[in-house]
Amino acid sequence: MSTPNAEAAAGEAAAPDRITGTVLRAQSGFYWVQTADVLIECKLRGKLKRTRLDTDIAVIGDEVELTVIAPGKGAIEAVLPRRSKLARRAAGGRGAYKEDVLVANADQVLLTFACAQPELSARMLDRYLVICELSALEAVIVATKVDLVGEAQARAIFAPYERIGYPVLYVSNTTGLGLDAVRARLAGRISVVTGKSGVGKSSLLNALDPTLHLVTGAVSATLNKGRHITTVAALMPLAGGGYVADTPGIREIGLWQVPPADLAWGYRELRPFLGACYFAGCSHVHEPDCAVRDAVKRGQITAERYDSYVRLRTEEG
Ligand SMILES: Nc1nc2c(ncn2[C@@H]2O[C@H](COP(=O)(O)OP(=O)(O)OP(=O)(O)O)[C@@H](O)[C@H]2O)c(=O)[nH]1
Ligand SMILES: [Mg+2]
Ligand SMILES: [Zn+2]
Repeated sequence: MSTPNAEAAAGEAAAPDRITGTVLRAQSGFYWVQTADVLIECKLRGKLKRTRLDTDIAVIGDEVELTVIAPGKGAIEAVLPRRSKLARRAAGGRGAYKEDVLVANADQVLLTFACAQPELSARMLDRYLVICELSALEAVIVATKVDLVGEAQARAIFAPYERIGYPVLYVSNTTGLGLDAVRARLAGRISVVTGKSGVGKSSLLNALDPTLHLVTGAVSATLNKGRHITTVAALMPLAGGGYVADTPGIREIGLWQVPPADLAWGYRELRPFLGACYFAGCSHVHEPDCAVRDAVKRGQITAERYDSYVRLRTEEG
């Protein structure tokens, strides 16, 4: 214990006792931060709010420095630089985009798609992949409900994605198939699990860690549409290590805003051909001497993925 005098001598220049932690949940101005030993409920220091007038000063996944102000309560003093971000691009003024970060520091995104019920929408999977590629986030495809179609059929459905280099994990939440591979993939990392309603995201997380008790729901049998049960995004610690955010689909959270000129880069197998077209600003849709279209003709890019690109580029997606 230092004497009052010694404390005064340390003066204003001395850094306060800051500890670091990870934001697991953010809601209505409160942030739950996991430190090495405890979960601390924090608010933002006023000075942080003044430096950035934004809703995403601190988001789930952020590493922050905080000071404890009462038992279990703290104030976030600083947000550390982000390693990655999954952001929504809202239209800003004068045609500009305003970025709204949803998850910081994610190491990977688990794109969850069912083999059936609902049937795979390749177009939607392609959109998700574009988002990951343009955010420089590692994409892992999780094919759920393998029990409904059998493993051979499941592999046939996702083979085109394995061929262009994406890892695909085949799972069944009902039989337990493939859960170990998912667990290994999640351990020690921050992961975002996303995909449309009813594909089995929450079921998957419950199967991996039964202590999570996430609410799951039946897919509407008639419409095959389902309803989003999961709305609040939070990072959940997994029993096997690592953190995971169970988020609604990308369309539902409005993540889809990609400038047309950036779209081709989001189709990874198009990259070797970009820059080799006759026209510098080639859209790869109709121009002559297009290296991308030549590659499609040679079979180096599949007609399906090229068609998917054209639809998104021409906004028929
Ligand atoms: N046959 C089979 N059914 C599954 C599997 N995984 C989930 N289901 C069922 O699919 C339905 C939807 O599962 P959820 O886990 O609630 O889906 P979700 O992706 O979390 O849906 P939202 O929270 O609405 O986004 C439930 O009725 C589950 O029982 C699976 O591997 N096989
Ligand atoms: Mg859910
Ligand atoms: Zn071209």
